[in-house]
Amino acid sequence: MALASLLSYVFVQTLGLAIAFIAAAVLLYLILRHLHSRRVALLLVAIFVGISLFFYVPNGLPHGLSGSFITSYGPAGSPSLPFANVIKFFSHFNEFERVADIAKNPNDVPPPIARMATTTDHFDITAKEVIGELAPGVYQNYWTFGGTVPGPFLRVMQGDTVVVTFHNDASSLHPHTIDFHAVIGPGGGAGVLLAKPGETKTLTFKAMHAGLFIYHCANPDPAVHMAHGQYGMILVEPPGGLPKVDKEFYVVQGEFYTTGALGKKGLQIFDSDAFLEGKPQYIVFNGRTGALAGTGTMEAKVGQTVRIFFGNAGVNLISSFHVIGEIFDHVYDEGSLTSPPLTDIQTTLVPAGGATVVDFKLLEPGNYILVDHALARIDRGAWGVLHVTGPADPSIFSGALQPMAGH
Ligand SMILES: [Cu+2]
Repeated sequence: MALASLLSYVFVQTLGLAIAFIAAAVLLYLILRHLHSRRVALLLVAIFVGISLFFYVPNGLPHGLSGSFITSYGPAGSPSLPFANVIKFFSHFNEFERVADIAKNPNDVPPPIARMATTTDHFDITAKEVIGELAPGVYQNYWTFGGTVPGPFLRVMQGDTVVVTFHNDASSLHPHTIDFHAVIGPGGGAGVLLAKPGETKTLTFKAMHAGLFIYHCANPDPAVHMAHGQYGMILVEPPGGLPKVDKEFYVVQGEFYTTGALGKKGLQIFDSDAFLEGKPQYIVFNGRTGALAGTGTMEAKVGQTVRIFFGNAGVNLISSFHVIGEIFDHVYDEGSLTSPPLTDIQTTLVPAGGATVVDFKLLEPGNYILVDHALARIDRGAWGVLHVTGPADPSIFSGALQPMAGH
């Protein structure tokens, strides 16, 4: 992550070009002044400026820069980042940790709970603002729990007492906190855990309901913090747990709002206009494009049963979760583990701030693609691949597989 490539978008694309453009105008004036009267020179410079702005503004200036002047009506004021924090961000630019891979490994799921008696679970979570790669060459200032998106998968049993020690790293520019959807109490704990940079806070709660729950930052504008990657999930297992499966995966969908168009390289600026309109540039599984695409990331074998803990952090869109070439044997609709699961489901709706649990037995080898079946979103990054190896069964599926072709 070279400094020059990180800053290319912000400075070259916006401020750098603006400065070069003003310098060119001044230089042009000085040259023209030798050849013409002051009036004619100024007129020619004005024409140059007009033509240049006509081409530069639509192509060069991030439209979201206007977001600094947005009026809005949320309890926390404007979704724009305070200008002082933008200045602080660049003055502390080198102190932010560069994360080589922001994506949470989808295999990073704690084992099922074997006990039947309740206990006290302790979790340490640190909020950290880092710089990571959202797409190849596209960098994002992520606000995280523990340096990955999503944050850690927490697993407890219904009736357990949960003690969360929450630390906001001293390098943070913003206060952070956690609202656990598994908590009953004001703010889901957000008012208790609210920590300024460098502070540590503790919340104790009892996991009253079984289910799969989202947790997310909630201060001062929850949605802005979530649109920077600050979310994760907590599974509250009913006593006795879930039916046994061979593999469990952890996947969370999230949106990123950048002023640069899709694929524009360099460090991106948060686009509060697009955020309010609900038009993300990137829609991804586990924090970045391609996070679940690599060989070895999601692997399983024919004959195994897999379970996916799937959450939708939003902040604006509803997800239509589907696995291409599979049918979910069971869907624990809306993450409810105490209702009987739905059976034989193709696509399941996951609301913003909601979750689902699906499982299916693998019958055929091949690549199975996880998508949000609002399928244009795969072009924004919302897909992953489950690689399945093992013997084929021609009685279930046969025919010659061809490589994917373009248009
Ligand atoms: Cu936060």
